[in-house]
Amino acid sequence: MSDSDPRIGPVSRRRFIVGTGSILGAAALSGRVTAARAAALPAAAPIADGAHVPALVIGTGYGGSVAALRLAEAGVDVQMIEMGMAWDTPGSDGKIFCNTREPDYRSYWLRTRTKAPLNYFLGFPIDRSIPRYTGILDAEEFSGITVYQGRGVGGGSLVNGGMAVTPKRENFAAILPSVNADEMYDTYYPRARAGLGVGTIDPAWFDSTACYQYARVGRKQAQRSGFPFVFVPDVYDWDYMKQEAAGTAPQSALAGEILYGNNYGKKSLQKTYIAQARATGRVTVSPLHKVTSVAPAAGGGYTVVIDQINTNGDTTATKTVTADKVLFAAGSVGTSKLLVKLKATGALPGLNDEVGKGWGDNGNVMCGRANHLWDPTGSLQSAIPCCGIDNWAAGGAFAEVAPLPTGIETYASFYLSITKNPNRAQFTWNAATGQVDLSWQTSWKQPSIDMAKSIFDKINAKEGTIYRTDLFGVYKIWGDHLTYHPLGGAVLNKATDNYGRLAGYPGLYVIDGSLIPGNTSVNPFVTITALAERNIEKIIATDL
Ligand code: FAE
Repeated sequence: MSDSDPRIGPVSRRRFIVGTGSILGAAALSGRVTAARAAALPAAAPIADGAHVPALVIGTGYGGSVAALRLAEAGVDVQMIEMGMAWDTPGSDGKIFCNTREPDYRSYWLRTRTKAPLNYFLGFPIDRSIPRYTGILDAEEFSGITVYQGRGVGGGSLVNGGMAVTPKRENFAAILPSVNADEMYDTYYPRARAGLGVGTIDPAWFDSTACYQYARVGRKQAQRSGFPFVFVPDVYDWDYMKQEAAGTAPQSALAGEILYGNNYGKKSLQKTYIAQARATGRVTVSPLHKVTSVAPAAGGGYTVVIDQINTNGDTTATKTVTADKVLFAAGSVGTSKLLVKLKATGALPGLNDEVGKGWGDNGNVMCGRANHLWDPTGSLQSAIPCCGIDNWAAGGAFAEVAPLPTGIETYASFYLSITKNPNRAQFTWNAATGQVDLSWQTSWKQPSIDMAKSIFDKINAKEGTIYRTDLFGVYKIWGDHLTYHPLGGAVLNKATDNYGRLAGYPGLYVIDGSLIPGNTSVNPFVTITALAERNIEKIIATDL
């Protein structure tokens, strides 16, 4: 962290009490300090007030990184503006990122208390106080849903599980109806997978390693109930994970690192697209800079207003720059909020009425199941998921067999299901609060719960097991309050043309998850990346 901050949260070991009253154990908390990995990126030179740039990219997630790399390769100088931190400098513990088991000031975006997605254990709340800081995971709260997003150079790639899934071809027409599937499956999905460094677990190692016992339990139970079990590719370095398991490399996935960043094995965008983009010498990144306005400039191009912030979230400078082209890559929520505000407040009044519409949660819903005592899931669990249960065609659900990397035996199986939830919400400008609202309602998750039950009711019946009721509250089965996969809000071929050009404003583009109308049937980032590859190729060929 360039602005180093000594405020590290209090260290305390949490004790989890089982319902019977006996002590099950404490989370294994590693006090070990290891050498930080070499900083992935050189220090960024922030954009100067008054600058003029050929291309300005808002956000450094998947869409933004693809755009920056391909524009730079085409000879265009690019400024990437990122509201989060650079995440290139170790903290006082020698690590860039903190552990899920011991969240500290680095964990959450401008919160004084953690907001863990799975926020109870054995019926006890596990959130804790933390110092306010521009941490890596944003739990952004709307009235009916909490949307988790990565903040920093690399966007969601910093915090996600790295599951790199290409949707089944037969589902593609429902995902992006206006896009040619042949082009996507022949050209852009392969290009995206290559750029992201996607790989698959060695099945023989999967069968033998202790850290995927939980997934083998998931496989056995899925297959006994007749569900197709599938391995899921990931951007984690699988050879590195083998070294972690063998004790020959510092642990990362095997030390429970995921939600608050991964110090070693995950190939986040910092190591792939962004590293390549920077190597062109044409791409500059400005971390801790937040775009607040984009409007047509008098002499052509666009005027972009940017707040520079400190690690407390306070604005320390406001910069006004101009750009010939502006690419919105602030993520589904970030791009949608900006566009809705700019249309309503008169900066971009000509945006069409589709802006803000078509937002979905990829049907995310979580649940846990309680296994029998003779079916343990293992105290060592790799934080990187590698498999799923596919009941999409029959029941509308694809369930990721997810880890519970607490460091203790929990006898629980945990799942994040992606479901065919048909509900779509809209972002609107609230003039009274000066904020953008989202119309999603908590009750809209019911179809997702019903679809997930198509898998887990059957497994429970077959295994003679029950749902866990202690993971999301006191006697609450379903994690139905959140999404990891926001999609839509500036839908392709509706708010934009079929390549992301914003209607009415030449030189303004959308190139992130907001283009996708609410659902990808699997985890979304490969589709976001592939669509960005398709769109930027067309934009470079025709608009530059
Ligand atoms: P994103 O990656 O969110 O990047 C947007 C960037 O823009 C962020 O860095 C923001 O900080 C920045 N930004 C926003 N507003 C502004 C502004 N006004 N000015 C400057 N910067 C701004 O967008 N997907 C998978 O496919 N597989 C997984 O295993 C997976 N696991 C996940 C686990 C978690 C906990 C979470 C939160 C997400 C997960 N996802 C997963 C979802 C995936 O990370 C997400 O779909 C993509 O990151 C979205 O990519 P975008 O390029 O749309």
